[in-house]
Amino acid sequence: MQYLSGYLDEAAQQALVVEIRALVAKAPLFTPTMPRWGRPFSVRMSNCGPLGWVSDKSGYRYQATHPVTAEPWPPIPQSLLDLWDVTTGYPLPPEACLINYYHPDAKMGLHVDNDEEDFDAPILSVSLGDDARFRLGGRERKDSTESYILRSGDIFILDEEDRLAYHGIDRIYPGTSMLLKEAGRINLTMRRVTRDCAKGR
Ligand SMILES: O=C(O)CCC(=O)C(=O)O
Ligand SMILES: [Mn+2]
Repeated sequence: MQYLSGYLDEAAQQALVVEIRALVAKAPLFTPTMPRWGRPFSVRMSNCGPLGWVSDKSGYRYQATHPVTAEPWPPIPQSLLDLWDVTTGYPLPPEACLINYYHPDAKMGLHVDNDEEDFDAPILSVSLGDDARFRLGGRERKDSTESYILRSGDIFILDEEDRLAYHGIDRIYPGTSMLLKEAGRINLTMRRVTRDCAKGR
């Protein structure tokens, strides 16, 4: 992994929040539900990019349209495509940018991001707003974990041996950032979804 603490300065964070507000005006936050049981997530989500990650009773998947409005997701802003290029150096652009919105009491249980076809591509995560306790483990759920406090402007990249590592958000620390109008945290998670056919895999 690569933990780029304080990577985005205040101005860059504010500019991103303006872009995210425009994105969620077009593709409103929705409440995903757990496969099978249909229990709602505490995190609300939206996406931008050709593909977006969704979860409902039928399962986890990527799809090209918003689950409520049925509209295509808005494009990934150029600033985020540039951030991907500069920080990951991966030769192909991300296809999905998940927008996670955490209320102060929201969390995300330990999980692996494995709904993608391309595990060679890293996952790039951007934190905005209140601090969060991020937990990173190993390839097995029972592996030991380490915790990191992710602050507004931090970038976290899951790559190489950590690409398929368990991770989650244990808690949000409300009132630790003044970036957003309200308490809470935004996380952007950029992923490559499909395989590059040119690589012949
Ligand atoms: O909020 C975070 O920092 C992590 C989000 C995450 O792991 C995910 O959306 O898959
Ligand atoms: Mn994840």
